[in-house]
Amino acid sequence: MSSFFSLITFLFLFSFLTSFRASAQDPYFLNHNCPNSTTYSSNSTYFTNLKTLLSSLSSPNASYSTGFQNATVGQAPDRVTGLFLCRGDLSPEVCRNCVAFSVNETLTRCPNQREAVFYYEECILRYSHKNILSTTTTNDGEFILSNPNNISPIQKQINQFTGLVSSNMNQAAIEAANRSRKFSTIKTELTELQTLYGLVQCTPDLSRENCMSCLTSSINRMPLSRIGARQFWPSCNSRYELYAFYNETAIATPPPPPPLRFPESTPPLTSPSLPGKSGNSNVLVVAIVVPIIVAVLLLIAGYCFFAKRAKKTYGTSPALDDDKTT
Ligand SMILES: *[C@@H]1O[C@H](CO)[C@@H](O)[C@H](O)[C@H]1NC(C)=O
Ligand SMILES: *[C@@H]1O[C@H](CO)[C@@H](O)[C@H](O)[C@H]1NC(C)=O
Ligand SMILES: *[C@@H]1O[C@H](CO)[C@@H](O)[C@H](O)[C@H]1NC(C)=O
Ligand SMILES: *[C@@H]1O[C@H](CO)[C@@H](O)[C@H](O)[C@H]1NC(C)=O
Ligand SMILES: *[C@@H]1O[C@H](CO)[C@@H](O)[C@H](O)[C@H]1NC(C)=O
Ligand SMILES: *[C@@H]1O[C@H](CO)[C@@H](O)[C@H](O)[C@H]1NC(C)=O
Ligand SMILES: CC(=O)N[C@H]1CO[C@H](CO)[C@@H](O)[C@@H]1O
Repeated sequence: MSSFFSLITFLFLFSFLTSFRASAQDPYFLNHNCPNSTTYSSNSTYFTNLKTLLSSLSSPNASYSTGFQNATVGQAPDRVTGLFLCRGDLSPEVCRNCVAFSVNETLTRCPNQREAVFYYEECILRYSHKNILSTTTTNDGEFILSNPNNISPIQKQINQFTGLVSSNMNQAAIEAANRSRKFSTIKTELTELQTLYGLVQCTPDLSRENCMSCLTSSINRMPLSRIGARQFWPSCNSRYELYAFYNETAIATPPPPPPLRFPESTPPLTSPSLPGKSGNSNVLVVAIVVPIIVAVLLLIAGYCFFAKRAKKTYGTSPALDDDKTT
């Protein structure tokens, strides 16, 4: 009996820890850009369309497993087009969490702006009154972040560090442009102690040629004299570091397995008003815990039943013996 209760205690602790861990990590905000030259009023059709668009992009059945989705709501001049792009190495759960989080922050970060782009470590969210699909945007919304440390004397010993970074990144760009997901990483050992990690990504609505030229410009605009840097445009982004900043395990398995916990076409199990993955891990926990509890209860019931029967048999046997003797 005591082991039964410790099992139950363990299972409840496990379920608490799982749901805590699932909701603990917030996406990391990097930057946003929303020119205030074009605005809408809060009772306009544009605002209604924008809200529909945002809820569609963050709906539980959005394509988090491919990491990209576009949507268009309404008719010109009130038409809103938007998209999200998740970093290619991230799981559907992390992607969904980031999109839900960024959608939630849009109207406080950019109230009344008709077009905006939000850069997070894990995803990019974008919307506009213009048709932003299948066109490259590299004239605004640029964001550059560089590791504050200059190349150290050790890296200076590496022959033409910047040249190596540039050629590796351009190699990754060729691969990314040629893939349907428009994403690629590269890992090169510069010395025994220094490994270069690079990542490039375009929004997959771009053609091979547009993606290639966007990434080439992006790499050219990165400060290559640092030990790490990244450059973002709404259409493409690139980054290099001397440490593994992306999930190498996820890259090692190129075609991601079909998402089991994120049905693409069936209605969600969890309430759509609770984005994030805690709902799904709770469903999983329930799916594990409930059968175990039922099995344990059945065992106890079975034990009680047979114990009772055994006792009954033992209690009646002397009477039978008595009958025999008399
Ligand atoms: C746009 O923003 C700038 C600086 O944030 C401000 O000076 C300007 O007045 C704003 N324009 C409008 C139309 O709100
Ligand atoms: C929107 O609200 C403003 C006042 O806040 C009002 O003047 C305008 O008529 C409203 N527009 C619509 C379409 O309801
Ligand atoms: C999600 O499902 C709802 C209906 O269940 C549908 O109206 C909506 O278009 C779907 N969204 C996506 C992005 O597939
Ligand atoms: C959305 O924002 C509200 C208030 O800022 C917050 O309570 C809620 O948890 C947020 N939801 C998500 C999914 O981040
Ligand atoms: C691009 O992919 C095609 C197949 O999809 C392949 O034939 C071609 O060699 C690739 N080109 C490069 C430059 O990798
Ligand atoms: C990296 O990816 C693998 C495979 O998708 C996954 O099992 C693992 O949890 C990921 N690691 C991190 C730190 O996200
Ligand atoms: C340009 C582009 O990728 N358009 C896609 C937007 O999303 C719809 C589905 O929601 C696709 O059919 C389009 O191809």
